[in-house]
Parts: sequence; C-alpha cells; structure tokens
Amino acid sequence: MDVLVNQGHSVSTEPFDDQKPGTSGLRKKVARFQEKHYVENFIQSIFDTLPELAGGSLVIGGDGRYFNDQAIQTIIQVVVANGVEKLIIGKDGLLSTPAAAHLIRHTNSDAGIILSASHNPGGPEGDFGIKLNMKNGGPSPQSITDAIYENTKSVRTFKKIDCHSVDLASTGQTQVGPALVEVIDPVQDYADLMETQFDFDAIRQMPVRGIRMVFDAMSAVTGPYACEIFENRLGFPSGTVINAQPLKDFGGGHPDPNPVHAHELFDRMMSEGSPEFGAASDGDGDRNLIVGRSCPVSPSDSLALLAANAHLVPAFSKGLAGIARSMPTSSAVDRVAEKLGVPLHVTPTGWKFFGNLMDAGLVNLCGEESAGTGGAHVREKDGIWAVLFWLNILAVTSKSVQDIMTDHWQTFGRTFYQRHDFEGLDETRASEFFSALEKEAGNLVGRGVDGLTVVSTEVFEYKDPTTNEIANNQGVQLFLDGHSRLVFRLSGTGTTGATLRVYLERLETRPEAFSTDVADSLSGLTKLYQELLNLKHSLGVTEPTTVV
Ligand code: VG1
Ligand code: CO
Repeated sequence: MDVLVNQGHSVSTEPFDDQKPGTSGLRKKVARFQEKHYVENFIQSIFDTLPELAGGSLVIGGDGRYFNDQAIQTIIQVVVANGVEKLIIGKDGLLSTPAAAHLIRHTNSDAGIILSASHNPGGPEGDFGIKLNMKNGGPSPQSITDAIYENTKSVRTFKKIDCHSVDLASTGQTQVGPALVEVIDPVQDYADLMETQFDFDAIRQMPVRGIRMVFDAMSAVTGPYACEIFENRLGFPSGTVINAQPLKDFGGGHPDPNPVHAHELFDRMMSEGSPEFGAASDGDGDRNLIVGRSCPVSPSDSLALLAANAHLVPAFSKGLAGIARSMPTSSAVDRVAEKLGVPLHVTPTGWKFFGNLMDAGLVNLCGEESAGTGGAHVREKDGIWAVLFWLNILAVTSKSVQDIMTDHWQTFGRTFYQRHDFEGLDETRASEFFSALEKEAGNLVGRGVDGLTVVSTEVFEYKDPTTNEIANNQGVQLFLDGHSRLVFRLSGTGTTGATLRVYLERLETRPEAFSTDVADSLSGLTKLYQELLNLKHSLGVTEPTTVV
C-alpha cells in the first residue's frame, strides 16, 4: 500500500539558534523538539550538509522514549522528500544504538538516524535527541556535526512529502511515494552478529553449572535484545533480565547504568545470595555496567581487564590491533597496552573520535570511563557486546568477577577511580570559570596538599592521526606525583544548566591496599581539587551532586 498523499514540496521555516550537536548528537528537552519545524530543520540541515544521501538508503530507529514515534513519522516525510530511496526502520521504531550501527553496515546503507538522548531521562518533561551515524556505522565526526550546525543557522526551507503515518507495528514493506520503507525485527541481525563475536557454547555452560546472572535493562531499549540473547539463546532462565519492557519514560528513572541509577541491580548484587554476575545498559543500549557479587567494576577497570583477556574471545582471534581510550578514562588500560606491546591512543570524550582510528585499522578496542566499551564490529560503543565479552571470559576461565579483578590488580596494580559531577550549574558562570581554569591551570604547578603535588598541567588537544584535524580545549589535566591525576571538563550532553565533571585517579601498587574503600583511597585528591578550585567561591557549590 502506498501511503503517499502529496509529492515533495518546500516549506518555509526560520532557523533555531540552538541546534549544535554536543558530545553525542543534538540533545534537548522534549518540549523543544516538539516546537514547530524543530525536527524538520535539523533533518534538512543534515541533507544540506550531505546532499549525497539523496538516492541512498537510511536506517532509522530509536530507544523508544517519549516522542520517538512522532519524530520518526516526521523524519520519514523529510528524508523521502530529500530523495532517500530506501528506509530501514526497527519495528515499533526501536533500535538500540549498536544495533542501528550494525544494520547500517550489514545492509550497506549510507547513514543512520538514531533517536535517543541515551542515559538522560525521558517522558514529556524529559529529554530527546537525534544522532547521525555514518556509513561505517559510527557517529558522524566533528567536521560533519560542525557543518550541520552551520546549516541549521541559515536553513530557510525544508522539503517534505505529505503522507499518512507509516505502520511501524508490524514488519514488512511499504511504498511511500518513490521510497521503499522496510520495517524489520530490531533484534535478529544484532543477536546473530553477537554469536559471531563470542563463544556462545562456552557461555551456555554457565547456567548449566548453576551460575546466575541478572541483567537490568532499566526499562530501556536493551530489554528485547537481552531477553533474546541471554535467555533464549544462552539459556539463562526467564527473569534473568529485569526491567525488560522498554517504557517511554523508562519507568520515571534515569536509564544510566551507574551505581546511583542502577541501584536495584546494585542492591541485589551486594546482598547475600546474590547472582554471580550482574550487568546493566543505558537508554539506547550503548553503555554497560559490570558488577560481580559484592564487587562493582569501574568502567575504566573493565576496559583494562577486557584488553588483558581479549585473546580469550573469538572477536579478537586476530589479536588487538590497538586500543583507544578517552582522555578522562583511567590509565589502567595503558599499563595493559604497554605489557602487551599494543599501541594506545588517547582521544577526546565521545565515541565519534574512535571511528577514524577503527576505519584505519589502528585500533579495535575502545572505551570510556562513562561505561562505554566497543570494538570495530559496529564502530559504536555496545552495552550487550561488553557484557558478552565478560561472560565469555568468565566462562572460559571459570573465575568469579572478584577473583579475576584481584588477579588483574596483582599484575597491573589497582587504579582507584571516581567521577564527581557538579550538575545544574549556571551556564555563563560555569563557562567563565572553565575558561579561567584553562588559562590559569599552569599556575597550579607546585601546589598541593597532604604530600600530593601538581607536577604538570595540560589543556588536552587532540590531533586525529588519520585526518590531522585538531580538536582543542578538550579538558584540563593536572598530573600529580605518584601516578595520580585530576581531570576537569564540562559535559556536552546535558539539557539543563551546565555540568562540571571532575575525574580522579590514583594508582595503587601495594596489594594490601587493593581492598581500600574507593572514596577513602581518593580522599587526598578530593581535598586537593576542592582547595585548588575553590568551587564555593567560583560556582557557589561545595559537594558534587553525583559521584560514580
Ligand atoms: C557523556 C560521557 C561520554 C559519552 C557521552 C555519550 O558525555 O562523558 O563519555 O561518550 O556522554 O554517551 P559528556 O559530554 O556529558 O561528558 V551516551 O551513552 O549518551 O551516547
Ligand atoms: Co547511550
């Protein structure tokens, strides 16, 4: 059935001044996205930037949050009018970010539009977002997002067709004027890909041996993927996946897999008789949290551990080409790379900086302290992939999470790590504060408390080795004596006020100190940044709003 009512026509519009993509796409309050032409302007600006998408094929899907359905119907109208000939859309408009990335590659599509504000809350009062991914599956690089932003400032018309709503509730094909819309099962292809990456036979022995796991889908997009993979294909019993039904408002929570927001999982894993393995993902399925029985694993440690054990999984049967981490991610993985003799790259925050390195074959394992881990299989961070990576290692070593982490620390030392977020700051005040910090960081050399002294400082600048493009002002680093570091940056994903992130890390090499409480281990660094920054004076705050 053809749902077309009218061929494409041009509609006049006025530009919006706030359509600058941040760390991961354009992210705003739902109410902003609901304003007349807000979605249309942004999508048209994508086509004004990349006219070659006309005649091509696009993948579309989102994390199912409030406004997902309406946004997709609007996007269909604009992209078809702009000449896209084939649209591949997840059933019910659902696609996790890594599944969308895989579909782009698997179907040889030209790009993908992913609707998500990731770990930000959803619902009418919550957040919404649009991300553009490229032909390689990964996020559009900075040069493209910058060009799209330039176009949003001057867009005066957009193209659209008029059509009835396309039925996304069942799989199948629909003709929308000149374009073919194919609604597909969002899970199947992705689950098949996972079977090629890991030893499913070995993992299937875990439930047989009585090992239990719990996976918290946080009422977000990974529920259907997790049920298919962990319960149906790997044989973990029904009920292993909790909060499995994707909800438009994620049940009122933040779908952010950290100890604060995934407390249901945490409480379970810290209690007596807990399952042996726990994990969670975020709104759009690209993050992962790993927690053993009474043993949370910091994302930076997880990256290091996966790197050290990559040789155990089929995905890395050809070895590690190289590893990349974002700058604030701890240096735990650096020590693994050094021991393995594998090149290490340090990039700015955000997955878009990893894509070129993977395309060039320079790296095939990447990670961020914010619970993002991924390989070259999709060019995105991938929550379920990381969980399977862990399961595969546990299955073939028959070790517990606690034992495997302890063994790792014995070899490499333990890097204690925390992030302190100061949220809801006044934007002007925060950006003035940060500019001053960038200018004056050098003056902090020699300052210190309790034997911790600032040895050197750096405003992080990154030169992409494949394009020579420079990304500057990517955060301030203070290096301290004794393998400790403080990093400061402003978040690029929030929608209310500004967020200052402070990252703390300290290397501990004395085995008897490995079991120290993380906050205690970092108390000296905490005291140091509070003294150096004098946040009460500069930003009117003293304590972080979130510590993870
Ligand atoms: C945060 C994280 C960053 C991550 C980004 C997108 O960005 O720090 O590591 O890549 O979110 O993740 P920022 O600018 O707020 O610090 V997701 O799961 O939202 O796609
Ligand atoms: Co995410």
